[in-house]
Amino acid sequence: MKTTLGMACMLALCATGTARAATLDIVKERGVLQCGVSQGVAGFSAPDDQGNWTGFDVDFCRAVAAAVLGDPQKVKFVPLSTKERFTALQSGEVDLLSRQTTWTLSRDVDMGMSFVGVTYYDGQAFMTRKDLGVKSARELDGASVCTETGTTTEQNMADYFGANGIKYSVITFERPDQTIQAFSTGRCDVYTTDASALYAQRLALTDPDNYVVLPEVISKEPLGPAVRQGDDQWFKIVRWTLFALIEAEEIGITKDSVASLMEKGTATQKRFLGVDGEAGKELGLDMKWAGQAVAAVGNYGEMFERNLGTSSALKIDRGLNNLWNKGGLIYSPPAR
Ligand SMILES: N[C@@H](CCC(=O)N[C@@H](CS)C(=O)NCC(=O)O)C(=O)O
Repeated sequence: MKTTLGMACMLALCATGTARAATLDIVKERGVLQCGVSQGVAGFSAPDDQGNWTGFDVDFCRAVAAAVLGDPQKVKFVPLSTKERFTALQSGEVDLLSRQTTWTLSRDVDMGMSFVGVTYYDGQAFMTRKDLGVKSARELDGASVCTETGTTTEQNMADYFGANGIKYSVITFERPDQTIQAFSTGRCDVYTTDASALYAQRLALTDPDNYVVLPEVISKEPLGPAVRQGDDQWFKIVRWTLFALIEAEEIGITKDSVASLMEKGTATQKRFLGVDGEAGKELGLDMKWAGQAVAAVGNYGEMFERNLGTSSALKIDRGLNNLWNKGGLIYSPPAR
């Protein structure tokens, strides 16, 4: 019995082949979080001319750095293609993947990685030129379709078009700039990927108003951060950083109110901010970790609005990404 249990534990520890040092220790010793992001998608993760990264996925990396290292600037952003992203996590090149990645069964169980939760509930959609006069994805028979390789997109499209008896040809690319370039020069009639990415990519077109995103959403794409499998402490730190951002929105803590609420907040707010109580002590972080994350990037709603929301260039409605008590699916277990 003892032997069997020992073996099971060893296997769990060695899920990726070799035992590793704890990620928290590696990150603290390095003093920098290495975070895998996309190579440039507006609203999610894109560098400006000076190499400063901004976006929703970027902010999540910063929140984790703030929780763990007390400083949201202590992040090295590692741009990863759709193909590279999983090996970069498995090999230890990044500590965290925060990169428009859909949580699926096969990725969660076969690839040495674990999804910590959902940051954005998305779905796959289609964009076409308005002058094609297409009103529905069901009218796409004979279309040529551009998309990115190594994504959930190709399989979804094959399933959807197959089920609807639609013939199509596909051209795949490794970089989003290649895909949008091919699409804008007419190499394909349609661009398909996550709806949020289509709204982002449409901004890269010189004449965005000449394009339309069709109404059909053909898949579930719950996008979320992932960590290497087999390090429970790191998994919980990243997962609870996400929950903390969500809980902060629910209990009314914002980027600018963290400091004052530490003194004047309600009992719930003070507990969350680590002023009273010891919730989360065993995570191995400073007791103020949750407040540090929110002070860095704001709560979930602020993060969404700034990067993706109606006041941003993308103008995406909260929709499913609203809090559970406002008609959406965003929900944190109680942070106490
Ligand atoms: N959510 C899908 C698609 C993810 C994806 O990578 N989509 C493209 C859409 S533009 C992208 O983000 N590319 C960015 C890049 O390759 O840097 C998946 O996880 O497979």
